[in-house]
Amino acid sequence: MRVLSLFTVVTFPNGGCAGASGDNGTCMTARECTARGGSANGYCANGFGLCCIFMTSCGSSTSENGTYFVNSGYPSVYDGTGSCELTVIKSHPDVCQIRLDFNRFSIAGPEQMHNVCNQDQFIVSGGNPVPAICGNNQGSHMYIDAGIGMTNPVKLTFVTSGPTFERLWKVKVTQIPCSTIYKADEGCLQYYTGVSGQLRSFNYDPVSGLQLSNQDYGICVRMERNFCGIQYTACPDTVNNRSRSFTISGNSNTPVNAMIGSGAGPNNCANDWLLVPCGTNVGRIQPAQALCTDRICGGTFSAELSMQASTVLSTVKPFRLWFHTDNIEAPVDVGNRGFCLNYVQQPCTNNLV
Ligand SMILES: [Ca+2]
Repeated sequence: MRVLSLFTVVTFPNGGCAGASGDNGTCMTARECTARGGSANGYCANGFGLCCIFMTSCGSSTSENGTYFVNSGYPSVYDGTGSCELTVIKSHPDVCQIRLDFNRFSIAGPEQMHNVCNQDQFIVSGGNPVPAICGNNQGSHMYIDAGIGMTNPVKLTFVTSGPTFERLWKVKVTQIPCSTIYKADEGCLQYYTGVSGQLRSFNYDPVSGLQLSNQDYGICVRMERNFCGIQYTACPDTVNNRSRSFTISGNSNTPVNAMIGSGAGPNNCANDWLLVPCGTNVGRIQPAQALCTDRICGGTFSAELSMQASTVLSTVKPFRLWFHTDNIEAPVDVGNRGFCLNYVQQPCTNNLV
């Protein structure tokens, strides 16, 4: 007869798990969770492990993958001034990117003359240059290049200043090893996967969002297998009579046509622009040598000077956009919201190469 030991040791991998609260954590023993500074939140590994959640706030450092960086007093709002910093140390030398998911992100927006984040700011330092952002960015993400090997830590800082404001943030910090297939391409502050999706500039909101100044970054869409092109269309704007879902330059309190190109003329995009590599309007009958444009700005989304919005196609690979704004808005540029675009990748069979 077999006798089962009372002291059978059950081992399980420290994989990801979903905690009872809805947050994600790492499966481990109660003892290990406590020792690493986490808090147990439900069971995992068929009840043998506990889902250990790492949540931390101002002045701390973390090397735990999947840490949540929250405001002081979270889940209550924080209405105070100061600097709240998290130091992110690599959990392993093979980590080379940090993904930030803004599960909650509401801090004071930019000033309303030039749309500069000069009260509240979210700043990333220690990695590649990342533009400072502010306002409402819930649902957005960023990828930070953390370099190869045990480099200096990346620091995430919320600076809060100015008048009273009910601030709330919860940033999920995911460490990405270089060798994984879910790593973002180089030079992409934002990286989207999937055949279709939606891209928004930071602090975009059709009602009251303001395009942020001093932005300069790449937005990448992973080329899915057997797709050779990508189409972009301004998102439906369900709150304004005239769509504000692509308002980058001009006074968007009045109708503004699409502007294109990099010249210095009134219908060019010298200061603020979204760069769509060799974009052309869909449905346009092309001459033998198809004309295409790169920079697009103004208050209408089109690859041609037009008051009529259009879907824009780009077949330049890899699929990538660049967004640039300077530090000036008024008096020429007023009330611009930035952009929200829906994208759909186009199959190679649609005569695309
Ligand atoms: Ca500007």
